[in-house]
Amino acid sequence: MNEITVYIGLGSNLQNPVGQIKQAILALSKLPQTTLVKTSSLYTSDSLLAGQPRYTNAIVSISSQLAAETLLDLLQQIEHNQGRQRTQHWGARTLDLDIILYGNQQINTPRLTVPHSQMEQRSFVLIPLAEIAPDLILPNGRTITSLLAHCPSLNLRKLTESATTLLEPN
Ligand code: ROI
Repeated sequence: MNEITVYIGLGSNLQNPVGQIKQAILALSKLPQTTLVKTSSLYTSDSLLAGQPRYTNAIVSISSQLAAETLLDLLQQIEHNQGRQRTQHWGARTLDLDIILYGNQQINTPRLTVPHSQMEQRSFVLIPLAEIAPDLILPNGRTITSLLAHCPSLNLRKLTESATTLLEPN
């Protein structure tokens, strides 16, 4: 079967965000037909929306045989299991899981836009992505470093070392 490298963005700004991200990475490591490859450090940053709590974000890469929309279903299940309530668009949330890149594919369906439509403007996506895939080139030919030059910083700070250690019991 075809293995595709997929980058997933994780974000939380409610109910112990670090714990939410840690629990989500554990859930991602258990996805069927999938191996967790790399996990970035955790980062905190201001919300793009004024008045919201700061977010904790990370990026993981997986190698998966799952079709993009099947993967999306499973990500939404994980969000749901961790108490995500879809009330308002861009509302504060316990957990947000986004497919950032699915191999080199461009996907445009009613449910899914890949590469993620706003990744190029988001330091909280690009910086952790650069940490685990510094040489990545997007399907449109751009590099992460070229995009970062134009991103608002959102006071992004690294919270921890690589989140892989988060998978180990302590
Ligand atoms: N801001 C940050 N810093 N991180 C996020 O994950 C995030 N997610 C959102 C909005 C409200 C756009 N702002 C964010 O959905």
